[in-house]
Amino acid sequence: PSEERESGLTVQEAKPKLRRPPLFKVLLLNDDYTPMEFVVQVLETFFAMNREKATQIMLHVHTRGRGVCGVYTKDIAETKVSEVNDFARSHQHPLMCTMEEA
Ligand code: TYC
Repeated sequence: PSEERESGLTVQEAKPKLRRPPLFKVLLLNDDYTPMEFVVQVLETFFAMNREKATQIMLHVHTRGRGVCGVYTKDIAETKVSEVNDFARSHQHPLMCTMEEA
């Protein structure tokens, strides 16, 4: 934007550059050992899904090998990955959560 002055001069102000932050997909990977019920619980607990949505995503990961749980800014995505992997490990399950730029 520019501001017209009484002098006839204008002051060029910087255009506010509103850049969107890069987004990251948080992914769940399939494995042969983590119980389906545990994966559903993870999706409900850490990704705020209802049972129906959590079951749908879990079955997608089970059949396709991987699936998106949500899309977040970098800090939030990193926190989700850590929380899920820590939770899985604390229950002795090999479930893997990772992230990649969207
Ligand atoms: N494949 C697992 C089983 O048959 C279930 C599973 C689904 C594991 C999704 C991990 O991210 C996963 N018990």
